[in-house]
Amino acid sequence: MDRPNDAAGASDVGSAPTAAGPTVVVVMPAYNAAKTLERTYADIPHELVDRIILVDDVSHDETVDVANQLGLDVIIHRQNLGYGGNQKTCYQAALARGADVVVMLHPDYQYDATRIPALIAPILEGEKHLMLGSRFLGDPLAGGMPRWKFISNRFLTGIENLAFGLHLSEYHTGLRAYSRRLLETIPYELNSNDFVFDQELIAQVVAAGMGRRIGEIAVPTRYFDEASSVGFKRSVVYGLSTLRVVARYLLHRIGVRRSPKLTARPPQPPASVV
Ligand SMILES: Nc1nc2c(ncn2[C@@H]2O[C@H](COP(=O)(O)OP(=O)(O)O)[C@@H](O)[C@H]2O)c(=O)[nH]1
Ligand SMILES: [Mg+2]
Repeated sequence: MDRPNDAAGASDVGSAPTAAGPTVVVVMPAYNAAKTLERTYADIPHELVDRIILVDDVSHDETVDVANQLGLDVIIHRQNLGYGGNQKTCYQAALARGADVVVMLHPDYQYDATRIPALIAPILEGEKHLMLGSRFLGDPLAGGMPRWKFISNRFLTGIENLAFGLHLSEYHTGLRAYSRRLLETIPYELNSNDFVFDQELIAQVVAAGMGRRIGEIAVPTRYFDEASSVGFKRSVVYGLSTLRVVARYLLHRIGVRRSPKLTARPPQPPASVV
């Protein structure tokens, strides 16, 4: 079922924020992040964050040891599932632990985690359900983004804006925040286990009638060896997969081929108090 516009109410960020305020959970999908995890952790605004979950996707380094030393809530995959598969575990765990707002932060110290308060503010205020930390509201080339990544990002973003009817500065950022309501509405578990998961998720949000509840703020990024493992070949696959997501969205939208992935979940009944 397609939801009509703005299915979600204006004031709710989650199902039942506690008297102490909404629960903010940071999730980190990790793969070989031992060298960068501590720096990433240090920049998180701990006074605002209730819990930090790290999901390890069978790293070959000491990611799990470092995460345990930092006292994170660590979940370990037995099998490598990939970036999207890792995020599925992240969101299931965050919702199970009572999150009202979930921040997805790469543990590779690429995105400036000190921006988290500004990122989640519109969700806490009930204005937005998805917030993106955009590199393109600043100067990504100055941050070291390779020029070919810059150009392909611009190209894909232009196509996605046209298809989704939005005016976002980019769709491919790794710093995002979600309301509980959003994660309970879209069937993200049906998405790819690969990098295109992030694009499928945005298509789902738009298909659920929540496109106007997507916002963005500028977030500076850093490019260095450990912060970027995705090379040219994997990026080409990612670009083509993104175009397929757009095509699937358009076919769904005009009713030629309905997609279960793009069909919002029916509203959840409130949790029983008994
Ligand atoms: N689970 C999983 N995560 C991965 C894999 N490759 C990269 N990642 C994670 O995905 C995120 C983005 O990858 P990254 O190489 O930084 O991409 P880039 O910054 O866009 O070049 C990082 O947090 C990595 O830890 C993988 O094979 N499996
Ligand atoms: Mg990175």
